[in-house]
Amino acid sequence: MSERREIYFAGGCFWGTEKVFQSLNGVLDTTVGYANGHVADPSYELVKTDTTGHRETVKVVYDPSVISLRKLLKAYFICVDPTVKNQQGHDIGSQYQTGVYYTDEESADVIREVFREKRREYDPFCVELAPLACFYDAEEYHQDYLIKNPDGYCHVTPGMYRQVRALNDELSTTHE
Ligand code: MHO
Repeated sequence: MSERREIYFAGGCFWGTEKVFQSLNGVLDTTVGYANGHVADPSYELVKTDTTGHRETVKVVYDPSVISLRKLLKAYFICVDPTVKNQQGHDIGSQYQTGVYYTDEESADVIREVFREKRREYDPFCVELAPLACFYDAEEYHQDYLIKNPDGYCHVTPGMYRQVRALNDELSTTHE
């Protein structure tokens, strides 16, 4: 049995963000949903109104013996623009705010360290870091959306997907 850990990434439109993490070895499962808002079990139509506080988020379950949280964060930062608030690409609204949400302190420590490095690289740096307060699965038609609809718009470009896939060939080191 592989070990399972979870981490939640809001990276703008969750269609492309899910595809990004699906392409990494060691990712065991992904689910798109709505995180850290203040309305219980919201629909996509409601979240779209930009009034619920939810972020479009991907729950990533991974095997830490195959892929490190640091490498997942590396993939994440390939695919988001950390310098903008409430927007990624053409998608605008608080539901597109970027963020990383954790459910254990060990993960929080790693993310804090990476964010410290990223703050030196990006100014302003607008990515949220918070404990996961809630997560509601999105509707079935949003799950694996770009597998079902390869032409759906998303801010993640073909070049970004390529860079992420290349991470699979990187040798793992304790500091990757
Ligand atoms: N740009 C896409 C965003 C969809 S996403 C799941 C659209 O306008 O439909 O928010």
